[in-house]
Amino acid sequence: MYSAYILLIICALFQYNYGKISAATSAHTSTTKSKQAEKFFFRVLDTNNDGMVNWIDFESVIESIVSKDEASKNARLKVLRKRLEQHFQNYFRELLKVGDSNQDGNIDLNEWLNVVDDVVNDLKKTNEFPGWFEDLFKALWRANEFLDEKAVLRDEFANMLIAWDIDEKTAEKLYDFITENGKKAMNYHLFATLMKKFFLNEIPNHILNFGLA
Ligand SMILES: [Ca+2]
Ligand SMILES: [Ca+2]
Repeated sequence: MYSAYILLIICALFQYNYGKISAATSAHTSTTKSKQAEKFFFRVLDTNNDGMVNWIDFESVIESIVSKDEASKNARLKVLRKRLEQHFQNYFRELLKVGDSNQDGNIDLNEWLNVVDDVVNDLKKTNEFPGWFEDLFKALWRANEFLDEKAVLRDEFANMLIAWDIDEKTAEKLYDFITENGKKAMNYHLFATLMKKFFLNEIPNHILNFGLA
């Protein structure tokens, strides 16, 4: 569930970015794509559908991963829930800092699209994600129990991506692409490189679209 949630955030960002690129060639495509970005905002981020993203939305995500009830009965789940809360609190605090332009404590759709714009622009200029944003990818990587984190195997990598609803063949092709058929070790650094390439790729039907476009 946690992974799927993050993937959807990634998709929302990707589709928004992709929409902007298409805007130069087709106004119709652009409209379709920004509508998709909007859909993701309402379906994924704004979980209670009140038109704003705020802590209530994140709380319900946490509750759906580890409920208060489960956490009260199991020490391991209690720690896991606490960690998730801290992680999302940090993420939300940073999101407000960079995105809440009218300072009402909520992120509305326009504020969200501006945040996305800045993340992609930063990436284009510096080839780095903003630190707070990259924390999502770090959390995602660390959520796996790899045999060796510095040399993740092809099937381990594929399993991680399958959990994000990406099909096995695409996941394996991505692994071969980014490791140059196994010449490079699959570690966090290479994974972050892959995510950057995913955001910056402008070629339709390319493996770097993760089978999403
Ligand atoms: Ca909401
Ligand atoms: Ca606001």
